[in-house]
Amino acid sequence: MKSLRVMLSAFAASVAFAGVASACEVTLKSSDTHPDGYPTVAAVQYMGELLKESTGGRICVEVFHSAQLGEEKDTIEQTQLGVIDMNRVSLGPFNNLIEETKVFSLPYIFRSTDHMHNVVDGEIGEEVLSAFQDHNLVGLAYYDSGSRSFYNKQRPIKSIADVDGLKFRVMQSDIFVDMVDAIGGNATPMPYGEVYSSIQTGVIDGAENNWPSFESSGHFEVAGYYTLDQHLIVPEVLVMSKSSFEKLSAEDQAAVRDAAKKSVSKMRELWEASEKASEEKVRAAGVEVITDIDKQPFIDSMKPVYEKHVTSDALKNLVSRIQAVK
Ligand code: GTR
Repeated sequence: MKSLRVMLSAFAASVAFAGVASACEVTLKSSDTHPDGYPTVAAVQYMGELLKESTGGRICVEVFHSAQLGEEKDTIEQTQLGVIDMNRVSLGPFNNLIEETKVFSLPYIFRSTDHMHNVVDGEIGEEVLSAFQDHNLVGLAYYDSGSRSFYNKQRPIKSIADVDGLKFRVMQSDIFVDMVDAIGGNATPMPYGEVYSSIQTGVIDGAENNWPSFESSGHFEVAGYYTLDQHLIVPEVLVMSKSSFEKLSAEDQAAVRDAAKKSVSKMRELWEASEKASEEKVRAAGVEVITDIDKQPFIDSMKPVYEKHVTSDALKNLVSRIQAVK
């Protein structure tokens, strides 16, 4: 009797599941490097709920978290090819591909998170998003990523002199290699998923990231010094494959754009809470957090990075417009 009940309920569950699954005419496959529960993953899941609602259940989103579909650089290529429909990535790995994205990846370009919001929420943000079009991608929305700071396992960095010779992993973008170079460190671009073991085995001394990534990746377990120099405020971006986008009707394309934009405020709420929780966890684990740092010498050292990367009139113009935003 008991086994019949179990069988019946399993059957009912499978019917219910099939019902839900078949209701979605299109399921957009979305990639994220972060684990389930991370604010970017939750934001795209939320975007999917909004989209499902506004399309009467026809379009669904399935988020493949924890780099199940691969590391960011590879998943970007797959998204351009239409193998992956949507992708939530940092803007950094786009730098070598889409010129315009460089401006948001320049060290200390944003004075604060508010400044970054005012830029990405305005016309400059839209301009940079529209640049994705020429690369088989559709830029949908920006998400928060706090500010990135250096961590390492050798010593506390209290000034630029302490960086000397340290090996840091950076995201795969030339700007970040030059950024580390400019303060006397050695940069190694590598995928996010390789950082933990590379620090552990001494291939590198450390890396740089925001509180939630530093914590959720476990990097704080192997790199015990975190210096809040806050050299980058690089936004995250939610993009869609142009070929997947073009398969949708104009009305559904508008619904996708709308759901993505609407998920931004939710993401910002989740982000703030997650930053606090991660900071508490990292501090409780005994990581030495260096907060009393004079950022001005770091800011001044970045001049060569700007000189090398902001060369065209178009980029110079974008940079001065960003700086003029309040
Ligand atoms: C995180 C970001 C990821 C990834 C990672 C990295 O802050 O959310 O998309 O870019 O940094 O350093 O590779």
